[in-house]
Amino acid sequence: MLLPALSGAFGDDAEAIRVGDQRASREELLAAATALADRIAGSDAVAIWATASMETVVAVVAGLLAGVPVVPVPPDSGPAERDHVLRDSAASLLLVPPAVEDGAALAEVRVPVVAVDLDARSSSSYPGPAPESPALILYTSGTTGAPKGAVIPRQAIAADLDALADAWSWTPEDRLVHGLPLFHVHGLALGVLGALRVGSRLAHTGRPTPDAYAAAGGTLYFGVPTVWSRVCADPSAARALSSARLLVSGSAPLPLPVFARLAELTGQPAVERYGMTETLITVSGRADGARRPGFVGTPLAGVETRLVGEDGGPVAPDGESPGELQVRGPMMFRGYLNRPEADRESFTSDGWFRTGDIATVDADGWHRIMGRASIDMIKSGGYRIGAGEVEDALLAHPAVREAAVVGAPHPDLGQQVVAYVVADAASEAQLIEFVAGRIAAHKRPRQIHLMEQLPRNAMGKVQKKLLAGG
Ligand code: MLC
Ligand code: AMP
Repeated sequence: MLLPALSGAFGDDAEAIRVGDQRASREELLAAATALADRIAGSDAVAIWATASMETVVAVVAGLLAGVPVVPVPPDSGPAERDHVLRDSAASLLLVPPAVEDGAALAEVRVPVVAVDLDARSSSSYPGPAPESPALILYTSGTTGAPKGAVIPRQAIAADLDALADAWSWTPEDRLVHGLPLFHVHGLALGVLGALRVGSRLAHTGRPTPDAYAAAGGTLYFGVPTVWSRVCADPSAARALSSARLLVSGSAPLPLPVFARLAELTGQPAVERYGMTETLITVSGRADGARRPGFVGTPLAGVETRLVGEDGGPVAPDGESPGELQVRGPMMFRGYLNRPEADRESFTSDGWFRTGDIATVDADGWHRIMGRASIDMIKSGGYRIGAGEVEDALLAHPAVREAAVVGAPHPDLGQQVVAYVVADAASEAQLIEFVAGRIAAHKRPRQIHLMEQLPRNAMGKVQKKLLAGG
């Protein structure tokens, strides 16, 4: 069973699940999700307009109950990204909170839209779907092109959550707090399904603001580094977290000064963990183990890792020599939807997943992530953003002739999306707005530099390393 906490065996309380101001007991969540499962059972896949809401939680649980793969759509997606996800996933329905049912964002959607009803109730029962069957299809950016759907099987989620519960001593006694988006691994797979598998309470703060984290009174907190950096900038909010049992950071590198300041203000150093959409979380520090700033921990139970050099040969785990990190384990995805070629490129012939991250590993197995192998993969505020997708969005503007996008170092976001553009008569603000209106607004460039021409080498290839951030 993927979500044993919904079986009733964990007892119940009226506030087991909170999302913003919405509350539900596990029994209410199960009954509402079962009613929706009755409606979607038999579908090949359903999409969810994944706002930070109880409706999203109910819709995801409904898909899991009915054995229907769930495709979360970022609610700030513009039409181009939204239509791509709906078309590529072949979702037969788009589930939405009633508040957005008639909104402008959904005006052009071509699949039937169904509002999630939190008051519906059903007690139907469903046979447990096969462990290897797909649970989630999570769209994620590559270096080029539109996002690809990573197919995540039920057993991968179960294996990952069990390994994390072990590493973090996560139990039903915990109250998990976070305010992360519900369309990615961090906020959804760990932050919602984790609580429903472990049986801990969950308080989602709506947005991950320092004040909301301080007020939530959790024992276990999740955040991306940008969230922790903002918490540190608000010392009284940070001090309120000193009663928590464990603060966990992931999705992007936690800067050393943020690690140190957070430890100083809260009295406890954060545990870091590392993962990807495709692999879920594979490496982590332990609640009962050492905390080493700059390191993301050791492999979780069942995970194997290795480093590979540019020549394809093994790299020694000597704590100094960098290599591409490759992983395998029970939490791997099943492949990209409709993308056999991308699958072939992502896995080695002997079955290891190529993460595209450069790492070192020391003699004790502690991993340090040095950065991405490709300059075209950007992490901004914990969001993974492919330079190619943003360049394509810019090039769709009639005035834009050339575009090059890079991730420039940024004190709050880690990296910020910066575009270098050759364009006829278009302002920076117009182009930012144009991109934010086509693809997810969080992928928009925060800065655009208008240029006479882009720096190119003798082959005509844009030299991104000469642009900021390279
Ligand atoms: C801004 N907005 C616009 C806009 N400009 N909307 C339309 N048009 C425009 N021009 C909207 C945004 O949609 C958003 O809406 C709001 O304004 C603010 O957006 P933002 O600028 O992106 O917010 P910011 O403050 O910069 O966000 C910081 C942040 C966020 C940390 C809160 O980046 C975040 O939530 N990051 C978490 C990412 C994450 O979970 N990654 C995990 C990936 S899984 P609205 O509606 O939101 O207010 C993974 C695996 C692993 O990596 O290891 O975990
Ligand atoms: P995503 O697919 O959005 O989950 O992004 C995965 C990428 O996030 C990884 O390939 C890493 O580059 C990065 N990442 C995740 N966690 C960490 C971490 N703790 N430290 C550094 N990078 C991280």
